[in-house]
Amino acid sequence: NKKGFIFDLDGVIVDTAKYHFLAWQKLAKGLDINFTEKENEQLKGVSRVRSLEKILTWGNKTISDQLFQDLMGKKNEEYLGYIAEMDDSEILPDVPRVLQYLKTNKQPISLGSASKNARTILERVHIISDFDAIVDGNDVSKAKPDPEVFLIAAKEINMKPEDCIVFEDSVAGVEAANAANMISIGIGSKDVLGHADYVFNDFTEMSDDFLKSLIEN
Ligand code: G16
Ligand code: MG
Repeated sequence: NKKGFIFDLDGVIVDTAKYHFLAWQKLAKGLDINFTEKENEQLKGVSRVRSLEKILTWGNKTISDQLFQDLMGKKNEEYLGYIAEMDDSEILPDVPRVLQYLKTNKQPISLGSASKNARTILERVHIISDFDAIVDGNDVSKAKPDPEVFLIAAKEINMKPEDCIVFEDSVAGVEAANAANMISIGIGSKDVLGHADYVFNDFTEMSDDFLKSLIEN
């Protein structure tokens, strides 16, 4: 039996949301916008362009296209500075166990991330070789909640959408997985991810038996 297992990156494999937050916060401060952690929650899984648009809307600011582009570049530079310091210790608990279980059972594994920095991050934490396919922000034209990223991720590992399982931490990402007709597994709080087929606080709560049942059903 074979299923396609598709992993989101930020918030599922590593916690880079804290670095996105620091970088966006610095940018917002420069624009005299007060940007909170609660607002940052709404940027999870959302593309870089869309994130900046939202921050500007919240801060009631309009800026020129030129400045918009400059700020996007600056934000990414700041973010890359944090990424450069990452190592294996930042892989979230039990992610290696789950990947190992799936590999041992010969299940195809794909990445489906909105980030344009996905490959850099996977290399930094040394798990890039665990993925049979990597689909990220460079490969899509429509951002989550559009299902495009997961549909391409499935195609790359030759799996039909209905035979795929998606691990996601964001509201938009779970919506995307559902729209793709895949099984959605929320990683995080039930309050936020109630629209997922299953929700676990983190991978330590997901047993090998549960993974086995996903493969066999
Ligand atoms: C991630 C984050 C988002 C971020 C987006 C784009 O998505 O959750 O907060 O805005 O990528 O990232 P970048 O600026 O690196 O291209 P995911 O889908 O991995 O959770
Ligand atoms: Mg995410």
